[in-house]
Amino acid sequence: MAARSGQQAASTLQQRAPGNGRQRGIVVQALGPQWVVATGDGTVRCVARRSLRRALERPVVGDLVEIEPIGGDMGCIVDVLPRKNRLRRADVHRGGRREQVIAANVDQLLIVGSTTEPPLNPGLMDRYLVAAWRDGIRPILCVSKVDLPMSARARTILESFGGLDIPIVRTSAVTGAGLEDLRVLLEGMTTVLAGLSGTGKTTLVRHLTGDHSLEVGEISAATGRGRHVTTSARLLPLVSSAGGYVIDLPGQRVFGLGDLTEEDLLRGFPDLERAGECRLPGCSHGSEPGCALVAAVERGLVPARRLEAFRRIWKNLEDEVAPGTGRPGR
Ligand SMILES: Nc1nc2c(ncn2[C@@H]2O[C@H](COP(=O)(O)OP(=O)(O)O)[C@@H](O)[C@H]2O)c(=O)[nH]1
Ligand SMILES: [Mg+2]
Ligand SMILES: [Zn+2]
Repeated sequence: MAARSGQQAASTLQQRAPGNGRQRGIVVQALGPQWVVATGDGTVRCVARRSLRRALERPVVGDLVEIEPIGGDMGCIVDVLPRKNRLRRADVHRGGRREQVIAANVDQLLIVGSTTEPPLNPGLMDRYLVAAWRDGIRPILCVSKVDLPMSARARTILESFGGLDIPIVRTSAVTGAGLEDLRVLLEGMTTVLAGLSGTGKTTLVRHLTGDHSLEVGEISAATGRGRHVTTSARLLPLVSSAGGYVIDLPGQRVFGLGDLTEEDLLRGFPDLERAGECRLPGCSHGSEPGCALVAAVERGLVPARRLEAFRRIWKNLEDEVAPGTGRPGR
């Protein structure tokens, strides 16, 4: 599989010969201190030049890089080409905030939530939407495991995303439903799959890439949760004449957004953003008079869950930015 992914990945690179023994490639896997880079000749395991090891500059999957051979079949990443965009997360870590780039040069974020096993986590989906729009990535919702019965709760949650003007695709790896629709949405694009462990992301990736060496997890009967089987992000070529890639991520229970302005956050809630201006500056969208967001909910234009989610994320950002001390400098 490594060689195939290498050839296909490299065939879409503009093969400029950088000279001086350098080769251009795409990062297909990040393994902590090492990276797997696909070039025209296959895949090379690489280390990175010291200047490329800082948190936000470290190579990530999807990065176009230049590598130099360092012997023993190993390479060294000596340059990361300018990124078109990147998907970021920021999580509280030992009392501080750690910002991480997850993937680079991403067109789409496929937000996967299963009908059941594990149950839908709408809060996580809201956050992925915010991150996608913030980072210039087109979000798509994927409701997976539609062969399983859907609870009334799940149905209501899914309806709450109805006013967003984004594609929503319903898939089952068991019956094959929706897989062709999904393939069409992903063709020619680089798409990151995100969602809880166990929602069926790797199973979808296996269908889309034909790569059956990828490990799929069992759902724990005791907890109803998925196991974390996918341990590092992987970039794989789609089986498609139009090309394109998917990036399979390890499952995530939390997804920190870091420091956002209220405008940034509202962009992740276009249904609320459309509601217009509140009467009072600094409106907390609670009980103030003339709140446009509350009015939109009262008129049935926006589901109440979305406003609650917006308020909850805004409140939690305080803790993410500076745990326990409130939000500084705003
Ligand atoms: N019923 C059903 N089970 C699925 C479907 N897709 C995946 N699964 C199962 O869900 C479990 C987790 O799948 P996996 O792809 O590893 O999820 P990931 O953690 O999101 O990568 C496995 O037992 C899969 O066989 C589906 O469409 N329907
Ligand atoms: Mg997986
Ligand atoms: Zn308001």
